[in-house]
Amino acid sequence: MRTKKPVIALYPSYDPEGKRQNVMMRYVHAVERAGGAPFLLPLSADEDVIESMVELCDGMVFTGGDDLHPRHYGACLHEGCGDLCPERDEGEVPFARAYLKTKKPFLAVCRGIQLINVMYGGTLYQDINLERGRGLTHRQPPPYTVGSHGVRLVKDGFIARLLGKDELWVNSMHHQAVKEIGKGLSLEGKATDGVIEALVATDRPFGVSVQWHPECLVATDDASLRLFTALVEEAKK
Ligand SMILES: [Mn+2]
Repeated sequence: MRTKKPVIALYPSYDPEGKRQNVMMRYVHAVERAGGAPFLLPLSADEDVIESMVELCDGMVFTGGDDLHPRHYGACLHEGCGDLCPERDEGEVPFARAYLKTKKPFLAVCRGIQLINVMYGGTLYQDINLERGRGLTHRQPPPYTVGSHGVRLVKDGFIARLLGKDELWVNSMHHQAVKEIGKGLSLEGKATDGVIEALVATDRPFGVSVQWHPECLVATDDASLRLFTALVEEAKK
């Protein structure tokens, strides 16, 4: 007998040259592996479309991608800011606002943790090395299926309890990071140089944000897969 799988929506990136939206297949595969039905959202800024999409989702993965425009956290564009994607911001910011009004679960990855932090009123470093000083290398060369730095999880925090460990070895492909943590988010983990790498939203049963890319590690790392299976389990409820 076939069992109905919870719908786990993936927010797409946008390629302005080809005028195409796209999602890395590794997100699709991670959701499948975790027992969810991956579902690609349209990059739409239409409020009614957004509301309909929010209703359709049982759970959500806010995916990686270009830098969020600093105006969304009340900052001016600095020289260190990377590639922007106004088309994506235009759809994803109102989508996230609408989604977060529900208590539905989410997993946010890389740009995702930055977006979530901003949606809860936090701010970002537009470039870690320029604004915070050089620490660990947070932009590792490929392959991304291996880790490159440690993360210390907050002892007895939500993620530490979920994964049953206090330390993780993670990959790292970012040059921005959370600066001031938004209200309603709890600090869950930092890289060994102090860069914030994990947050949890305290207003819902499952709202996990990580700066690394667990979708690249699910085949070999139980902790990475666990983040996705926990999202899917919560989305079933
Ligand atoms: Mn990192």
